[in-house]
Amino acid sequence: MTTKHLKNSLIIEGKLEDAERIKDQSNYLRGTILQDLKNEITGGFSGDNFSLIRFHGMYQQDDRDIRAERMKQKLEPLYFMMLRCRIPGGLITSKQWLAIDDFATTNTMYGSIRLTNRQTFQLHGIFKNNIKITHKMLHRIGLDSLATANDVNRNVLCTSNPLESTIHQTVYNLAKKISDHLLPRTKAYAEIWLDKKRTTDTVDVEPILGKTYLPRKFKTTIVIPPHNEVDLHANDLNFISIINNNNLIGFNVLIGGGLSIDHGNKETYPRTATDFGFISVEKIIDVTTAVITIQRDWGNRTNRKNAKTKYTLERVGFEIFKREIEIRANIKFKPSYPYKLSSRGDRIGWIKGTDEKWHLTLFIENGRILDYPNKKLKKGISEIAKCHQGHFRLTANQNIIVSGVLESEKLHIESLARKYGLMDNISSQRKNSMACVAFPTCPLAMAEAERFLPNFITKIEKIMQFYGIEEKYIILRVTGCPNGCGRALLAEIGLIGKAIGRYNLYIGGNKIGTRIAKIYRENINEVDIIANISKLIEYWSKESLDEEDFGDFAIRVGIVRPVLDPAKDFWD
Ligand code: SRM
Ligand code: SF4
Repeated sequence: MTTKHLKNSLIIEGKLEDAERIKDQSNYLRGTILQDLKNEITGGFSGDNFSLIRFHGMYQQDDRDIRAERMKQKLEPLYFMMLRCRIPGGLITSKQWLAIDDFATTNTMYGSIRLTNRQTFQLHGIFKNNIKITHKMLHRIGLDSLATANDVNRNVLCTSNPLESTIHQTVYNLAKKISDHLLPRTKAYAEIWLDKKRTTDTVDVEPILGKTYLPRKFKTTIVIPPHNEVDLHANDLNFISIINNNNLIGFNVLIGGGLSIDHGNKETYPRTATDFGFISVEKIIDVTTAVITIQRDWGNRTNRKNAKTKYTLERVGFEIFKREIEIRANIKFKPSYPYKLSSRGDRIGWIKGTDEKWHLTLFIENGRILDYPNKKLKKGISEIAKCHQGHFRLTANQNIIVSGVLESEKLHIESLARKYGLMDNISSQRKNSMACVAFPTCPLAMAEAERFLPNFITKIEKIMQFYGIEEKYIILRVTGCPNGCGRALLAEIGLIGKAIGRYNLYIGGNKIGTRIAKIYRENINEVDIIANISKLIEYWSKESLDEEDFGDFAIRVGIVRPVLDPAKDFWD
């Protein structure tokens, strides 16, 4: 049962976005992808298929570094696909890793494996004639890329916490269960990419997502406090594990986080997720279904810029949203349990879990796994995978954990990691910095991010050293456009791309990722950014209270005002 009397006023009337027509007419995500695949005249997909392939986990891209040159030569842009795999909780076996590693080397233009900040990886540069073999390779090793993009529930995140092994296993199983539960049921993926025959019995129904799927992307996490490396406040639906006497007793449910904005468009804003209350463990699927179907039914399908859960929640209000979850899930929220978040970074290096096994977190700058001339990172990880019996865990900080290492294997794995430059000395500042992909593959990039960050951090490291605080760090993030993939609005210092070489500078987020940063300087170049940050670091180094983090300091001394209610005060 739903709140029928309210329902009509909760649905936004008006002209639907074209994306809604595309989904509606797609025959459950099939479109004419199969026919398009055979069209050798173009390296890309045409019409609706350009958008539909995203539901299958692929984005059409081209290399922006060579776009102008190809145009000059009157050539079509060099189209290829970026494929994003689905790996709930980031858990992947050595065997799977080796297959992906080999495939990236032999069948992609860039040869890299790019770890993303949602615990999975992307392969960039897959040409049209290699798409099918990519999906078949994934299928062979028990993976797929279904529903890693577009208007569906994305890769489900879960704290990579090998320390609390038993709790982690339970939580991971739930993350996997949510992921499976929310997957599209259409057989389109299997028919198009895996050559599964459509029979007369094939009936497509989408009991949860519906024929036109969700109004916009939807993101889910399960968090084990005190770690918040999944950055829960960037997500639509979050379950905070409440642990009592080493038992998982249930979850606090937090809804409506999200970071994307449009430069200057005050109708858009970032938002931290709101606490709705506590539920027991066995209600997690019912609550998930309730929240996602509310968003399916009430989300704005007339304006994609206003379509995410954060806007639905702001529009209908907390009480109505909460009552509807209670009705649909047949639950009553209990008051939330107290919990504490204390960190967002990964613990780089070795750590022993409660199961007596060892876990080695390797820092991968920007998540880009490639063989560089001076560091053969890709080779190093594949050599580890060849002898490692346990799993790998991909983290939401774009790093990788060699997980479940026996005492007897430890020395050998460490020697491989050292040999291939995977355990070099890295400053705390570098470990706690992140960038999105941006150029050359992201079509939406306004400024560099991944290629900008490494040298930029070197400059910040020098400033920290100059003021004698090199052992400290600031959560620093760069994102190439206001879509916010690099989660810069949850950083203590965040840069958001405005144009080539120019960024807006945001400051004032906190270490644990519960406060949105505020604009400090607009549209400045790297020289001005460094000058501004240098002054702020000097101020912080001289005037901060004991152990006071940079973001908290910036708020306390009034460098920026805190963002308390982003819907109202983010743009003030
Ligand atoms: Fe993102 C679109 C990369 C995490 C908000 N994102 C894109 C695309 C696919 C560009 C496009 O639409 O054509 C980028 C591909 C670049 C490339 O060449 O690889 C892209 N996003 C990424 C990744 C790889 C960044 C990274 O360096 O790790 C992350 C992949 C995650 C994954 O595995 O699923 C990634 N994107 C995020 C996050 C952070 C998060 O989820 O924790 C956000 C902000 C949180 C949020 O959703 O509010 C994010 N990406 C967006 C948006 C804005 C969505 C919105 O609400 O308006 C777009 C644009 C869109 O969807 O229209 C976008
Ligand atoms: Fe591309 Fe913008 Fe996302 Fe960076 S933030 S990956 S530039 S869409």
